[in-house]
Amino acid sequence: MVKNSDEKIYQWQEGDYTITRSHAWSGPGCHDGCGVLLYTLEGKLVKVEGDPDHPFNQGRLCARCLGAVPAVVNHEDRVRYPMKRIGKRGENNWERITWEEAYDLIEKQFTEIKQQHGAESVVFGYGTARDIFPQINRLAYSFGSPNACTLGLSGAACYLPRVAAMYCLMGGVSQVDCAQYFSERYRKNNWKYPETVMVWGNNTIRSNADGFFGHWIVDLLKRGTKIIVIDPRMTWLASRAEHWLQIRPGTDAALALGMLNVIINENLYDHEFVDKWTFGFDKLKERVQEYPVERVAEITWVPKEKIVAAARLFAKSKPAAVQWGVAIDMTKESFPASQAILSLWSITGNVDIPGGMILQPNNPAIMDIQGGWGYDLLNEEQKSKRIGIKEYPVLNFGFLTSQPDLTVEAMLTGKPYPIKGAWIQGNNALACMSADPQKMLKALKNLEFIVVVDLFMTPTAMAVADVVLPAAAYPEKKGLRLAWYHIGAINPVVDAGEVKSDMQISYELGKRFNPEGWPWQSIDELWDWIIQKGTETNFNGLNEQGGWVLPSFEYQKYIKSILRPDGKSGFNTPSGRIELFSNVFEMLGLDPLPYYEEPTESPYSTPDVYQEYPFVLTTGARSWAFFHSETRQIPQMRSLHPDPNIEMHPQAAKSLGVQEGDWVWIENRQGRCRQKVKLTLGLDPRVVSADHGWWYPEKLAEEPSLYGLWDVAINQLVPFLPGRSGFGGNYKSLLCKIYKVKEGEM
Ligand SMILES: Nc1nc2c(c(=O)[nH]1)N[C@H]1C(S)=C(S)[C@@H](COP(=O)(O)OP(=O)(O)OC[C@H]3O[C@@H](n4cnc5c(=O)[nH]c(N)nc54)[C@H](O)[C@@H]3O)O[C@H]1N2
Ligand SMILES: Nc1nc2c(c(=O)[nH]1)N[C@H]1C(S)=C(S)[C@@H](COP(=O)(O)OP(=O)(O)OC[C@H]3O[C@@H](n4cnc5c(=O)[nH]c(N)nc54)[C@H](O)[C@@H]3O)O[C@H]1N2
Ligand SMILES: [Mo]
Repeated sequence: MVKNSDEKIYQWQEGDYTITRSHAWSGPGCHDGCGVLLYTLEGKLVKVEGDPDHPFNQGRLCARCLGAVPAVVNHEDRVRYPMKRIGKRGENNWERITWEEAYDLIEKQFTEIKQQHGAESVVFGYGTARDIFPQINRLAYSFGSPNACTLGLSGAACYLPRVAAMYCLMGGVSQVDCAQYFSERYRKNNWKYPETVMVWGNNTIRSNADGFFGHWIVDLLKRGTKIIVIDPRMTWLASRAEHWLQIRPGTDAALALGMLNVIINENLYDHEFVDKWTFGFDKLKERVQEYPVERVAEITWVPKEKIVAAARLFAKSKPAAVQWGVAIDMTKESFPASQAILSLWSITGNVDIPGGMILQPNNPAIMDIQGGWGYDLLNEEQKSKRIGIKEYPVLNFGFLTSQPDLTVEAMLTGKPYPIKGAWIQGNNALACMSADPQKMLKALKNLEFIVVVDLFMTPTAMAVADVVLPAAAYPEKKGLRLAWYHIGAINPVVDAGEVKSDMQISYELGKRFNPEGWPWQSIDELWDWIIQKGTETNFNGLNEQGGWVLPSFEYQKYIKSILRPDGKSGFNTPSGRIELFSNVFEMLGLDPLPYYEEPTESPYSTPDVYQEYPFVLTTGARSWAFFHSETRQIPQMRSLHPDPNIEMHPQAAKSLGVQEGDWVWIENRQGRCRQKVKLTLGLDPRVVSADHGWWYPEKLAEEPSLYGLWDVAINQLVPFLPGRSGFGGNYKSLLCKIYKVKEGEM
């Protein structure tokens, strides 16, 4: 078939190329699932292009999808078949086995652990959102273990804190309205562009995080939206902002409370919305009096006038919205920071209106297949064993994760019960996700049996795997992109050989653990079942319609009585309103109102430490070239970013006697690593920003090298130390000292 314009087909011929529509939802890693056209020639993937007809990305793609995907699919270092470790862990000796042998071995080992210690003694660890973590949850629950989490991610400090806060305070997840629910996008006639968007701790155009396509912000800018950027680093968006608030890392809660102070005391809030739809405004008003702008300016290092100007601009714009990122989650008391920021968009009445913060619709195809999928397969006794729910009951809101810090602690101490096995899928804990990776390595080495599922060998797989299973990249598998705003088909276009999709692996192994937990006769039936939960069609039907469907969407759902299970109007919270004062937090023994606490280590909380470690350190700002620890082995990507960089102001470099390109040690009381100096005028001279996720696939694999990991792994400086709620890590608010690497040390 040859494609004519606007024809709804999913595969056609262009000269010698076969072109297939699909969705790019990992691997390699991604948060978005953009519409793509896959070009194949004689069965080989040669090119990926953005699908211009897809409403989500409208033809646009990031450098990684364009540059790295064919290279990943065809890479000679891919793990292509199941492998069993022979010899000791970390020695790099492997034997090829069949899938049947691998499943037999895994079933036997995990079942033995279950019989001796209980199913909870096997932990199921996943990496960041890809199309895989819900099926890992289901795999865990069908085995009988309640312990599934982002393995090693201290304080579950990615998205989950924000999601849990949104669930507790407003009963659902909210996002800037960029017309993403409409096939005609910005042409939709009741859509409005937001007058102002606050881009808060989020570098959207590099990260495209949490299902939000970063260039939507650029689309808005072109239509007249003003932006306020809150970021310690000058980003592309910051350079185009009405106000750039160059915040001291880790002080976001204080800034939000200061803005609330201005908006409330200057009477700039939406009285009607506050009276009708929020709960606890007077108490919030009282609390924000503790945060006068002068005090907040001292805390955040943002000049008072800028805070006031930004607060006024935001409050006087209607509609207005907030696009926030992982920086909010990555300081210890991140949870109250989320609460304070949520209060900003709530008291200004920007809730579920065109151009404001829209609430996701309740589409069961998406709502049911999320973190926690299959939780009801667990009996009450097993549910009660989830690590961390007694200490941190707020973990029952949002994703049903076990608490990662306590999960690692259990591996080390055997408390509350011993952990003996781990399933690690799409997670490179030692090189990327985990705080204190040396501690993590010790914890993992305590376990009897570990399976790693990945596309490549990684430091994690090398150090601890007993079995490695090969995962498919998206052009190699059938799958689904499940997003709030589209359900799309992932179509295989090349011969996958022995690699399998993550869903297929979970399905096949899950059936062995518990056939009732996986009642579908085939994986195709399972995909159809998921699609049919939320649409009128099935997988083939999706492709016949061009590859995707958009769910229906309505504004102001809280007025239309569709958010609450009892059918009343309002929000799905105890009071039926957005809770500025949280009944849920109060019930759980947390402060019901937002507050600010200094980072664990900072110039003000630990002045003595600051004397010796005189830089504020943030880490992990996203790169154009890499998704976390991935694609270091892809030359196209590596040429964009050849080595780990620590960014600093020239004044800082001068004080240290170092220059652009010098290797320096970055050190705190916990550990050190080395990175290369990169100068920028876009940082405060007191703040530095270091890369995360580094390892060298080209270096020696065996321990202790682990691909040169310990030289460059910044997380050796990051502690396991969550906030009071169990949410919030320290990845972006640390102290460090920096000194030049001596000759001979390299
Ligand atoms: N210092 C510091 N550390 C951080 C951060 C930071 O900002 N600073 N950010 C943190 C955050 S927010 C996160 S979410 C974590 C992410 O941490 P991880 O999720 O561990 O990071 P990745 O390197 O993306 O992915 C892990 C592995 O998944 C494999 N993979 C990719 N696609 C697939 C697939 O489809 N199936 C399977 N089975 N495997 C796949 C990759 O090859 C890779 O080895 O890192 C955290 N680490
Ligand atoms: N290319 C690429 N895309 C990715 C990823 C990737 O590794 N590479 N990772 C994915 C994942 S798992 C995630 S969670 C998202 C994260 O995506 P983002 O939320 O965009 O995360 P970052 O780039 O880590 O941080 C965003 C901005 O916060 C700033 N920042 C640092 N510390 C602070 C602070 O204390 N306060 C404030 N206000 N700002 C601060 C940084 O300078 C940076 O510009 O990206 C996803 N997309
Ligand atoms: Mo993340």
